[in-house]
Amino acid sequence: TIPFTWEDPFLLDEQLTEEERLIQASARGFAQDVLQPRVIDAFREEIDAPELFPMMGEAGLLGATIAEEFGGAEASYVAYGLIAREVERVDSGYRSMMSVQSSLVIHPINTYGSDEQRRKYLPGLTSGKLIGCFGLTEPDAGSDPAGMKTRAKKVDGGYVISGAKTWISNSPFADVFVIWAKSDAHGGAIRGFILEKGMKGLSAPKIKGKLSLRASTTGMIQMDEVEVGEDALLPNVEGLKGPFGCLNRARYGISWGAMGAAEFCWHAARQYGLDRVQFGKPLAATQLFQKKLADMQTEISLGLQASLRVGRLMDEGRFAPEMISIVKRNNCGKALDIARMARDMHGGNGISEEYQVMRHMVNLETVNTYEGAHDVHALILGRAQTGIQAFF
Ligand code: TGC
Ligand code: FAD
Repeated sequence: TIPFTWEDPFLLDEQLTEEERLIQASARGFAQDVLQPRVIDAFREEIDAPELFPMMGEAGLLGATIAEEFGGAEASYVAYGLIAREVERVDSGYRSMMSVQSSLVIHPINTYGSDEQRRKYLPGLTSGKLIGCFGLTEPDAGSDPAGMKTRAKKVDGGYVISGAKTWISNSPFADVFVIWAKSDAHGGAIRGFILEKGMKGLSAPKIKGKLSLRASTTGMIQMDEVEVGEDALLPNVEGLKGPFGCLNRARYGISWGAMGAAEFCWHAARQYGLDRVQFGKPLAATQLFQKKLADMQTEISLGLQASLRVGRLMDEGRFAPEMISIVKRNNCGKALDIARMARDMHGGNGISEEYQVMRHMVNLETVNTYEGAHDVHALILGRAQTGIQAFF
């Protein structure tokens, strides 16, 4: 036998490559040194933080998996997951900023874009000099993106795009907008377009008053007959598999990120229980408290191990989207349960911003909803094992 490492029960660290460990250490350093000191104020005051993008770029957190030629590190998907885990250990909103840029903007331009589009946008996006957003959700089309109303009408030399997207991370300060629209020139199929800040008819008002993810800026995208050239079209994908190909990556990253937030809550609850004395002994000396810690440790270690497995399969090019639905759904749901439990274990202090568990708890409400709500992933998995779709 070997001694048990309580904070890394299955020795996940040992299963990483040297390069992955280095990326993890540098993401952790950035998250703890740059993000942690600002997050309490940023969340309370709902502060926009576009200046974080070049800092994240400099730290190698943006587009880490893509080619060095475009500013990536050709890192593994496991490394990408580790970045998400370290950033979300501080706050889900900061991880959101990072994962939209990496999986939902850099990935589609890299994978579905032309050489010119790659050269034009990727270096700016990986360095964080350009900020991107991804517009799929609409006021009347959330879980059912096939119901989108945004239209691209063919005109001489390009397209005219009209419609509205809502709940879009980063949109109020974005330079680059990857949006999805039904294109009449392609038989009504969903196509991706790259729009740029300042285009006539394009606006991106901020959604204020969120009670979750307040350190991340969210907005709408309003497109009132926005004229774009032929070069705005992402040429190499058609249909819902375009946006879903991006969502696969982002959902996978979220499965790691949610575990990072859960780890923060677990460690905080453990420490609180060791320090806080009631009825003449530390809370951590009670059976109920220890059972909760054991549940947290179990769910987190299983969740991380599952995400690692999915990441390795992605790196081998042998993944199915349903695998990602399992880890996205389970890790988000379990992280939310863990954060709620940690909030309770902190007693009255648990509602104070200083202890941070309640911020994680309210953030995880969003994380459990976006990128496919918890029940929507259940339906994806139900369909995959019965052959029957139960969405409608
Ligand atoms: P369905 O018939 O299932 O599929 C239509 C076409 O898409 C293909 N496809 C996929 N391709 C790749 N990866 C996947 N995961 C795919 N899922 C489906 C499928 O093969 C088919 O292709 P083809 O060639 O046969 O046409 O489509 P459906 O309309 O029945 O879909 C139902 C459902 C529920 C699965 C889907 O619509 C869904 O996942 N809904 C959830 C929507 C969602 O996740 N929205 C996320 C918006 S972005 C966001 O939240 C960013 S937050 C980020 C942050 O701030 O961190
Ligand atoms: P709905 O689809 O209306 O769902 C409401 C409830 O009904 C959910 O519980 C859902 O599980 C349930 N439900 C839906 N359909 C079924 C069914 N068939 N059977 C049973 N139950 C069902 N989108 C983007 O495109 N880009 C972004 O950058 C982005 N960022 C976001 C940031 C934040 C802070 C938030 C809150 C959202 C963001 N979203 C983004 C949108 C997000 O993806 C959607 O909110 C999500 O997909 C759910 O859609 P909806 O809100 O319309 O809920």
